[in-house]
Parts: sequence; structure tokens; C-alpha cells
Amino acid sequence: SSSDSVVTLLDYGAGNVRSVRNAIRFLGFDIKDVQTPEDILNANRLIFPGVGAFAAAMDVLNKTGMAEALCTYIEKDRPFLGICLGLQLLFESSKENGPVNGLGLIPGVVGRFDSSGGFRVPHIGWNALQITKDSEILDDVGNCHVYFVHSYRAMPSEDNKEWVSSTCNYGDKFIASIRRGKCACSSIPSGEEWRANVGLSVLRRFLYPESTMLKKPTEGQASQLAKRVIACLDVRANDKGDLVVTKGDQYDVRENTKENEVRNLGKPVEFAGQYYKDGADEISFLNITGFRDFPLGDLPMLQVLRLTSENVFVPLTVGGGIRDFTDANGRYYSSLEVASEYFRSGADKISIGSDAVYVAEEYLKTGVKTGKSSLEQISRVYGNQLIECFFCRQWLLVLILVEYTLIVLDDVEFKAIRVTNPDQRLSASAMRSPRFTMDIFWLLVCPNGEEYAWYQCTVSGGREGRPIGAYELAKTVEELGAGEILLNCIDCDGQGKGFDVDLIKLISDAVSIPVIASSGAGAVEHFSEVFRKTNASAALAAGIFHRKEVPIQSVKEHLFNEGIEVRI
Ligand code: 1PR
Repeated sequence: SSSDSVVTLLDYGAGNVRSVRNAIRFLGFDIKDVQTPEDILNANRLIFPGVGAFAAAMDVLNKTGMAEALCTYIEKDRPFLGICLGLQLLFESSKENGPVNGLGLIPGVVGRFDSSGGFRVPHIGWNALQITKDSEILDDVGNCHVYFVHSYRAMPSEDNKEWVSSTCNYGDKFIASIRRGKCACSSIPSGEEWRANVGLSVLRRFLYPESTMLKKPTEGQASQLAKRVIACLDVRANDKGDLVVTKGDQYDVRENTKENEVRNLGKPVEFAGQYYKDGADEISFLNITGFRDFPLGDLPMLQVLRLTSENVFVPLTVGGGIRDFTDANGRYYSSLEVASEYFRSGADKISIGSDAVYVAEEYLKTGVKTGKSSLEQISRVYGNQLIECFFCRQWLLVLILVEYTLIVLDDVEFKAIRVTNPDQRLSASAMRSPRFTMDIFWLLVCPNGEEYAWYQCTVSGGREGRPIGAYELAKTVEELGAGEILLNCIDCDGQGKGFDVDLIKLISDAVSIPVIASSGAGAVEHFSEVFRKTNASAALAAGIFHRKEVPIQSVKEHLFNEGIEVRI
């Protein structure tokens, strides 16, 4: 292909930049991967999707001589699009595991968000941009929500203001993108924007400089971090071995028929594609038999991820079976290897359920961080205690400075356990629940007048209760490196009577990382209720969408009309 239809891509292999490649090809360009510093110097247009730890990236760039070539290329004002870390590395240094020197082209130091103001770190979700100077490639993005996942950011200053083209507010007003001459660093909002041309328009504007603005975004559409509405797809093999979307009723996924077959709602890739089009802010796959199968052997699941990630451009979470594993041949696979395969297949976040409970129990027993647990292994590579991580999948986000925080979701299930007095509780989460005491159901099932409930963690898809409570688990996994908590409540799962607001409030008040409310959504009002009564950052639902009772857009319109910030 002529050099004019080639994009030189600097992908130094720190992670999956699949969506960048998909987008470049979608816009009609071929890709030439950088192999040597000369490839950088000879590029007609260079895109640098930065994924990975600041220090590790700089180490690769310095060792290969690419750091010097990059500086020369940018100083010659050649067309350059830095994405995420590709932007961050241009600054003087980063405090991530640092200080670590960057390329030093932009004055400023990248530092960690200050969570003291009650802002949950990592900053996850769809937030608003403030365009601060003319930057054609962002023309279609102003006033739109774009997705952020990060714990670090750089701040505008007198020394770097000539570079800054947009900012975003999250406690701090941080730099969201920069531009000088032909050097534009931002990330393109991916996800639905690709299809709705916002994300693609940014890349299109970079690759086709003579192109014009697609559409002026609606003024005032976005003002702050939006609450997220997440669609969840429980998947498992049915009795014929096909990987299908199913849905439990308090985790029971079998039909009440003579055959007692696994409930089969349809094909995972099709469901995910439809929910993406319907406006889901994220999509979660939960491989509900993963706890007993070997994920890396579950090729259909990996294939579902690969196919889905080609057409769904909102964050994809996958959970099920992520733990250390030894296969039938005695081959050992670490949880890091299992998670990495999910990432390479297209996942953006992973969710650890059962193993997180065992890990937390062990830590509570010994008080020792061995560094060998699934949470520690994975968060060390993709996110550490300070949650600096590199996101596996390159999110073309409108911004960013920051490390992507691999969100090691902790996906735990709880059952409410009734006790007659707090002394029986195994958990600080035992609580007098006005809802329970007022609940006729409670009185019927608790003839002995129990007044307290604690939330017991379960594993293996709710099949086994463990001697650890919700409160302890949440605090422990946050300490071990989880970046977000997906909170399932078996009692409410599939009931359609609303989220367990008591549980969600207990947990979202207990941790400083984002919490996703899950289980029980049955009406649009349940979403506004959980956001009003708890500090949940997102609400996840399955049955209400699968049963086509309420479209995702109706939930968002309801939230919007209730004055709750959502991405429309
Ligand atoms: O334990 O790390 O292998 O992960 C297994 C994952 O699969 C965990 O996230 C576990 O919660 C989930 N899981 C296991 N068994 C089931 C089951 O249903 N038999 N499903 C299961 C979890 C819950 C979702 C959703 C809400 C929404 N399904 O459907 O989280 O409950 O439901 P609703 O809106 O319909 O009420 P591991």
C-alpha cells in the first residue's frame, strides 16, 4: 500500500492495543509496526498507544533507542497521536513507582489523584471534558461523556498551558489532552463513540486532517462523572455443550421443566452487541461454571471475547474461574496467566469471585501479604496497591494521562444470614436492618425474632457459604489491590424487587474504590433508588434487560429525568 495509506504504530507489546488497530483499519489505513528507531523517524504519521507501566515503558523506549527517536520526531512537528501512556510519557516524570523520568517534552509531573476529597480512586467511568483550546481532533468530543480509568493525572500549569487542549474535573481539574502543532495527545473515546463517530472522528480528524467536523455535540450534554448502567451476561455451556447466555433465579439457572435444562436465552456475542448498541456503559460476562472448569481450556469463552471486542467498544469485564489452576496433565497455570489470556482475548477488566474469598480468608488469618495470591499477582502486573496499572485493552479515551488501572474486580456473592443477636455474627457487617425487621418475609422466616443479619460470602456460584462477611471481604480485597467491587446479592438475584440497598450502602461506605451495585433490578426506579441511597458508582442488571422488560435507554432516561448524571 502506498505510504500515504500507512499508519506507523508504536506498540511496544505491553498490552493489547486491539481496538487501536481495529479503528485504524476501519478508517482505511494499513499499519506498519515500529521495529527500529528509524521506523519512527521515517514515519509519515505516528500513533503511539501507550499501555503499561510508566517505568516499564520508559525502560523499553530507552533501551531500544526509541525514546530519542520519538523526541526527534515530535520536535520536528511531525504528525503524532499519543494515546494514554503515549501522552503521559511526554511529561517530565511520573510519581508512579517513581519518580521516573519521562521524555521531558512537556513541563509537568504526573501524580496520583488525591482521594481525600471523597473521590473514589481509580477514577472510573464516563466523565465530561472541557475543551480549552482549538484542537480540531476533539471537535466532536466537546460536551460528550468519555470513559476514564486511571489513578494518575497531570495538572495544568503556567509552564504547560500552551500544550493543554482539554481538561476534566475529578476532584482536581486535570489535563485531559494536549496539542501543539501536529502533536496531538489524547485518546479517542472508544466504545459507542466509534460507531457514533465521536471516537472515530478523533482518529479520523488525525488521519484525514482536511476532514470536517461531523456534528457539533449537544451543548451541556455532559457535566460530571456519570453513573454507569452495566449489562451483565451470565454465560455457561448448556447441556449440549453450546456456550449460551443464561440467567439464574437466585443463581438457579435451570428451567422448571421435566428436562430441567439450562436456561438458554441466546448467543453471548449477539447479546453483547445489542446491549452495546442499546447504550450500555459497560458489559460484563460472567462465566458461571468457571469455578469448576479451566478457563484457558474454555476456548468458546475466549472466542466470545475476541468476537465481542471487535464490535463492542465499551469496557468489557469477564469473570469466572480466574485463579491458579493445574490442568489434567499437571501443567500449572497462575491466575496471572489466566487473567492475561482473558485480556489478550479482549477483556478490559477481570472479575475474581470465589478465589478472592479464599484469598481474603487467608490474609485475615495470617495478616501476611504473600504476593502470590491472584489479587496480588494480577494487580502487581496490571495494577498495584496504588492501582497504577496498565490497562490491557487500549482505551481510546479522550484523555489521558494516566495509567490505566486494571480493574481487578472483586465479584462476590452474599447471602443474608439471620442471627438472633450480634454475638452470633461472624462479621462486622452484622446489622440491624430496618428493612429486614419491617419485612413480613423476614418475620415469617425468622419466627425466633432474629433482628440482625450479616452478609455471608459464598463461593462456587453460591453453592458454598464461607465464614467471612461482606464488610471484611470488601476491606480486605481493596487492601490487596482490587480496583472496583462488583457486588452480587444472591437473595435478590433475578427477583426484580430492587437492589439490596442495605448491603450496597454498607460496602460502598466501607471502601474508597468504586462499587457496582448488582442483583435485583426490576424497574427503572430501582436504579435511581440505589444511586440515591448508596454511594454505588454503577448499577448492573441482567434479567430486566434479558426479559426485555425495560430497555437500557429507558433506565438512562429515567436517571436523566431524576437529575442523575448519565451518559446518553
Ligand atoms: O467464582 O471467580 O469463578 O466467578 C464466577 C462468577 O459467576 C461470579 O461472578 C459469580 O457471582 C457468578 N455466578 C456463578 N454462578 C452463578 C449463577 O447464577 N448460578 N451468576 C453466577 C452471577 C449474577 C448476575 C448479576 C446480577 C444481576 N449472576 O446475573 O450479577 O445478579 O441479576 P438480575 O439483574 O437478573 O437480578 P468465580
